[in-house]
Amino acid sequence: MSLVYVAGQLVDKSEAKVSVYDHGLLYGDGVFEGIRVYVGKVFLLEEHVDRLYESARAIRLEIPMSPAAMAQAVRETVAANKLTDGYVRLVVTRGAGTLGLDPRKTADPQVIIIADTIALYPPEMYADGLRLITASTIRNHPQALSARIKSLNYLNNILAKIEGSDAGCVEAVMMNHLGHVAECTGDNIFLVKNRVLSTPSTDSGILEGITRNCVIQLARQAGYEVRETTLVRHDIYVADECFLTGTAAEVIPATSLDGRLIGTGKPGPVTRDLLERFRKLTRGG
Ligand code: PXG
Repeated sequence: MSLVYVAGQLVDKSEAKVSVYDHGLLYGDGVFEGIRVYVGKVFLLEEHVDRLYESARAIRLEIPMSPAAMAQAVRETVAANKLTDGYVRLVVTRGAGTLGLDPRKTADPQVIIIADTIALYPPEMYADGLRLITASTIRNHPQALSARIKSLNYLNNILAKIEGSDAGCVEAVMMNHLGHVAECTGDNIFLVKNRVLSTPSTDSGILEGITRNCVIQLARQAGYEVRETTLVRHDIYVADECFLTGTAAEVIPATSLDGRLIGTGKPGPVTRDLLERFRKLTRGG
């Protein structure tokens, strides 16, 4: 049995419903978060709740509860589902309205919390690395829609993801409107060169990943230099190592781009070190 939080209550997933007039469905008008639960604890919950409220503020959506109440609702949903390891999808829609874009004609934003399991990348990919392609679809222009908003409209990323799938890749690198490396469709990207880490800065038009920020902190604590900077595709081609970070992926090595091997074509020592440190942080030990 799976219990979903909707309209302020925990109900069985077969009963968890929103209106077909909800602007989240009609226009992708809403925001979301994906959060992990490790050994019974919601990982970096406060950071995810903060980003949810920032995304909502950026699209001028007022969430009808406080951040503290939201965090509590997440913890209660996880507990009600007796979830010790899994995934929380937190969604806030604009709510039901009339047919027409105008968000002023909606009422009652919907808060939905799903606590479930998540399909992860297969273990071989963590051991051997995954292959990447460059998507021809660029990341949303920041003056059209900031990539820092985790909105319910993910078509930009979905189109790039399809390009990846067509090429037999589970992830694809997206450039920004200036031709700089931005991120992957659902993961941030890091490079390692001479044991120095670099990752696109938020100016590159990326989602400021919570795993990204966590890994930057972990790496600095471990004594690595980390640069948040501008990267181009050339930097990936000549990097010693490349890895991706994300709530679902955690830390995963990437070993080729567009058919070219990155470094030796095998997961490198810095990536493996950080993957190990991240696993320790999340699972203990
Ligand atoms: N970039 C994009 C575009 C993302 O959507 C990340 C980077 C990594 O951010 P976090 O905060 O997770 O480290 C994301 C995250 C899903 C799903 O169900 C998607 C994400 C995270 C969790 C689940 O597709 N995207």
